[in-house]
Amino acid sequence: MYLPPSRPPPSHRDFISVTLSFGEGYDNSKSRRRRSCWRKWKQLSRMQRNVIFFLFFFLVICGLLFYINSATHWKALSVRSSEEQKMGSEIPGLKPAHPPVLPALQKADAKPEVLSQKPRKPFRRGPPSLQLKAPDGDRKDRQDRRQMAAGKAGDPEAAPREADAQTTVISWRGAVIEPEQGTHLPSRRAEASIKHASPETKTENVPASLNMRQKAVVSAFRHAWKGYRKYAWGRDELKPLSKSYNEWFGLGLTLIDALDTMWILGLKQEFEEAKRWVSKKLNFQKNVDVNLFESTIRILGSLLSTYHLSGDSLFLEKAKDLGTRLMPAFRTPSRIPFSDVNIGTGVGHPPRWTSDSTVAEVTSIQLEFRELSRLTGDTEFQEAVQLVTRHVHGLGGKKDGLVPMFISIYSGLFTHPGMFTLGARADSYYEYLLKQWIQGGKQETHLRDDYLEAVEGIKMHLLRESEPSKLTFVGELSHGHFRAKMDHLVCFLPGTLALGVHHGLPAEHMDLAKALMETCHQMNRQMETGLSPEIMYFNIFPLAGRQDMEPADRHNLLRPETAESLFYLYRLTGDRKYQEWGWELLQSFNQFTRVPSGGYSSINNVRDPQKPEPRDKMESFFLGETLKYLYLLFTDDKDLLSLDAYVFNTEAHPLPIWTPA
Ligand code: DMJ
Repeated sequence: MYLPPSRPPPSHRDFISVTLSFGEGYDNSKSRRRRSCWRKWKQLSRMQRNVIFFLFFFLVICGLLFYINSATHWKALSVRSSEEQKMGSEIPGLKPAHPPVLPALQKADAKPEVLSQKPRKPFRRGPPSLQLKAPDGDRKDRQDRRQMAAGKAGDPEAAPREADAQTTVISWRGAVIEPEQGTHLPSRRAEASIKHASPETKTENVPASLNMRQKAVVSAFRHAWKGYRKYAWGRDELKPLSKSYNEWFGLGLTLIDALDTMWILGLKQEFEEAKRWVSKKLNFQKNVDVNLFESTIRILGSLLSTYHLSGDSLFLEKAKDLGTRLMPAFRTPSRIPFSDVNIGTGVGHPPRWTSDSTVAEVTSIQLEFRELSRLTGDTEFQEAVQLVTRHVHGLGGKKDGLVPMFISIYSGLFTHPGMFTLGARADSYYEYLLKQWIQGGKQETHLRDDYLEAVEGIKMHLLRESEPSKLTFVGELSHGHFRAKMDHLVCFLPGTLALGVHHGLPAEHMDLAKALMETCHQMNRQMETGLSPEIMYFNIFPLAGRQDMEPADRHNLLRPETAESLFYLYRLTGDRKYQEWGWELLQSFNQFTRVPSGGYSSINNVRDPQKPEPRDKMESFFLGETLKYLYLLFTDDKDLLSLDAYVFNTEAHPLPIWTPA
């Protein structure tokens, strides 16, 4: 059996040592302490004594300075408090119950104070408390603006960001974004100098006095920008509920898409701040896959239009850089571009799920690339896209001018034949036929002819009336079967038809435009939120008790098409009902999609005003298009971006109509 060793008897050693020290005769007298200090001081080297002297004098000087400073401060405080007491006694009631906590306003050009970014709050579940605000009564906004002017909202570029620490970002759409990678330019032309064509039609961003509705749009824009600036600055898209952001391309998509809107709305301070970001932070030398169409219409389009409006060559330089980096997308056997291209490595590729490209995408990049060639004198851009236009022009497989949705980059032929729609994947093909013809000064008649043929094809195959109200709508054709389904995207068509009439195409197109405009309005109005669903089914059978329309997909992405067509219809007919409809639309956006802390959110359910179910995302086109078109709808000034001088690309970026040299 194991027995623990018995404890030794308590030792007396500790006690002994204490006793010993006492035995040495403990003398704590002052004289002894002084003697021992002096002995120690004498034992120090000269160097050690000098260091001690230096430290001593340093401490004395610090102490003196501190004393002087505090004395001045307390003196000032006592003077101010006696003045306040005096005022309070002279004007009863002026003394605030609580002393002010906000700092005094600084001049707008004062250097903004840098605030560190607040830690990101966890995702809030459930609908936000969305609100309807009186258009002019956004006091909180005004307060925020005052604070921004005073630099108290923090410089978004200066605010340290959690996410900046990351070197690689995986975008929610699956793109790998590796910032700042040293990759080569895809083309030697990237270094070529920009030919600084001076813009012919520079617009001042000092708008004339705004009416109440335009002010409401400006207020909405500022609210959206507030959220973006605070939680997503320099990122692609704001997530307004979770107060964070999405990356898609990692190129500041919303900021760039919104540039010309800010210019047009006269938001000078916001524009200048965004311009600084473009100048200092926008870098296309990134190993990132971008969608050719989306980056062209949103980024290239906005850079070009902002160049035209502001006259600042920075935007043209950036446009040329991006355009050059997108060019490898055209390196395919057929010269029909890949859907995606890596702007760092210069490698194009199809989407993951198919080897085909989308017809609307490859035929809706022409306005931008043509304009880039005109401005830079480099014909490479124009040649690449015109080859596509010519190729599609001569291609078999159309149905009375209507095109299928996919095209092979290998054979250059349409694929998945038999499906015809004016919605997703085909929509802007038709829009760009007309708009290229307008852009080029109405010289390229094959474009006009293709457009006219397509309108006939629409009438022949896709147009129907709903029951019981006989609303005209554009359905789809699937292998010979009509489907009474219309995307909200198709609501671009009334505006495009009206624009064609303005430029001399058949007047009867205006009747169709008006009828379709009415339908698009009803697609919004008949929903409980006043906002259209993404896809609508129409009833074409005269059965008792059936409604004209029923959503097939209830979400709303803050899309612009209704506002876009309302703008054209009002501008070109002068009928004020279109302004009224647009006003209703803006109020619905404010009531059901506005997030109080800043930004607007897509919603899941346009039929439930109690629970619209925000999706926590603000698409860049809400700032680039929707609010811009609403602002333009509410003006009576036909010279503000005149339709005789400008043609809007499919992302609402105005580009000049070419005039003969
Ligand atoms: C925008 O990016 C463009 O208007 C495009 O042509 C269609 N989709 C969105 C808006 O809905």
